[in-house]
Amino acid sequence: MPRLPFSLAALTLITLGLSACTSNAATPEAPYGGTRIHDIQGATPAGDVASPKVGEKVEIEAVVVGVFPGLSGYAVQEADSMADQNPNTSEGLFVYCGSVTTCGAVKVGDRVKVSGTIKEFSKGTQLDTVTAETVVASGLTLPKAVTVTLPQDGNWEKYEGMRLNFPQTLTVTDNYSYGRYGQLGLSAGGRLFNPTNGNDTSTQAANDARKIVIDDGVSAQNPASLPYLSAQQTRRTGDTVAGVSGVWVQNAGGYMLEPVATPVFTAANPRPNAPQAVGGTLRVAGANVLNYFNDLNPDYSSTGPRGANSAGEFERQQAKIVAALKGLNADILTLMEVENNGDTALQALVDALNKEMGAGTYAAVKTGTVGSDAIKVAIIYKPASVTPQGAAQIDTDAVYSRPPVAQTFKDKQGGVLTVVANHLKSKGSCDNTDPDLGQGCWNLLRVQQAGALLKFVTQLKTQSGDPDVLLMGDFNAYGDEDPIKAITAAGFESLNKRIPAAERYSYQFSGQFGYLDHALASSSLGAQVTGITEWHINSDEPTVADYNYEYKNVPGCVVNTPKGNTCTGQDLFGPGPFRASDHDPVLVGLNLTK
Ligand SMILES: [Ca+2]
Ligand SMILES: [Ca+2]
Ligand SMILES: [Ca+2]
Repeated sequence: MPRLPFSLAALTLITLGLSACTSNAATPEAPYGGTRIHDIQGATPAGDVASPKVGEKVEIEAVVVGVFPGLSGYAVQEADSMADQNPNTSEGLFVYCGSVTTCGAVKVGDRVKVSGTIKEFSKGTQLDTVTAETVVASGLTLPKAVTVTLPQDGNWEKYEGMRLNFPQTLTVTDNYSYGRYGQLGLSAGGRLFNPTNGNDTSTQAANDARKIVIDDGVSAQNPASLPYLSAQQTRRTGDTVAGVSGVWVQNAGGYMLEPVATPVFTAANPRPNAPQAVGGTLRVAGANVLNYFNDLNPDYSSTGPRGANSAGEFERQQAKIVAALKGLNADILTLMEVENNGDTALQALVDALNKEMGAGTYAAVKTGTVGSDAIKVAIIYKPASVTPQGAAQIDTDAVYSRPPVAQTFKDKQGGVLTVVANHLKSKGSCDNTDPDLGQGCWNLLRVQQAGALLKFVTQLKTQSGDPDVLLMGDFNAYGDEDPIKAITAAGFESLNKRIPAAERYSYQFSGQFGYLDHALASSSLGAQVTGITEWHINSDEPTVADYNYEYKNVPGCVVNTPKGNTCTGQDLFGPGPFRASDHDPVLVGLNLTK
């Protein structure tokens, strides 16, 4: 070796040293110093427990496995050589940088020494108040990810902060919080059905074990740019995602995966532009119009009119509803959640529909105000297809929350049919007289309302002189619940059950699907039914796609009206039928023979 200047010799040694290191990857790394993460997390075989070292100042030395500027921090995990052999201790920890500007200059694969204080935040253990952060080495192979196959036993705490890998293809089953938090619920084995819907034999516990949540790596609410959007500018439930992997974190929303690689979604459940064919010569539909109020509520008062808060919102709401009703193209339409202000709102909707479909296409069955609730059910029809026989009938039994409205029609073939629009008591707001015993609040009341409805039906058959009765509407009861059983036990056929189980739903709640929206046919009518479908324009869509301005970056949104409104979120509104309501409409085809 020729004599070299000192500095160059030193450089050569450094180069040799580096290449020796790189070519001997199997050589054990120098031991990692500091406090071990599994000792910080503690052993937690089952439920959530706080770190035994809360409040202690510690130094850790571990490998960066995820960097999340949107969460103001990063995740580290023990090198495999430093992990204990206890499956009940987590080897991962979140480093929360917050406003500490000397924290967070790290990359995935860095070996870091970090000093700070152990803290619990929303039940997640984190290294907080960081006082020192040193990158010791870079480009390391990451600690192994734990592979989790669903269903899982619910003991997620032992993975808190760690890399997890879910190899299964999962289905989007929950997009309720998508617009607000950038989160999606995913399930193994297809979407989840409410256990009382009758689609399968699942239990609540079995459903829970099949579900995880993925986040977008952003804790701020109403993000300006939503993750995971489809080409149709939505992300529908029923879409699928190939194996997801990332860091398992715990926050106010529970345990969730923060992906470190962009998940690959498939639009397995694209928007259906038209309802499936139902055949027949007469179409009857039921549609919820999401509080269609032509009285506005500009000050967002809780006791004021429901529905749109401004003329701009109303225009968007009406455009969606008209698109949905036009798409149904029913001869008879039963409507739920129309403002109960005489026939004013109902006529406004008919006028809007006729403006789109042609003058005189639809006419309202005028009932005036029905009962005392803020909303009512209503019926509209195509005069060119059917002729009302006699006056509309309203059942005045005091048991109803919203009285049912009935109308008998004769069609062009001379067939006679009585249609009843229904909206039974909702499942929310329990009191202890009729609590939630597995079928929602007010189940006993709904059973009583179903009983009254059966008496009303007897009366209607006598008046019309025809046994054909079709009960439509929102019964606020899933397919296998008591109010529906009471009606089918009296001889009605649940037409919804003709729909294949995988497609039999109209409503999403807590990431589970079911049908609250029914079509129940009297025994004489069943043989005259040619088909039924639930048009999945609403329940599969994220709420953020609806007409509302709140929280969206859209002209017309007013910051802090209502209180806390940010007007930052992405607006997914389009004038088409999608997310016209929270319930899917139901469409029945008939060929009346008498
Ligand atoms: Ca925890
Ligand atoms: Ca988020
Ligand atoms: Ca609004």
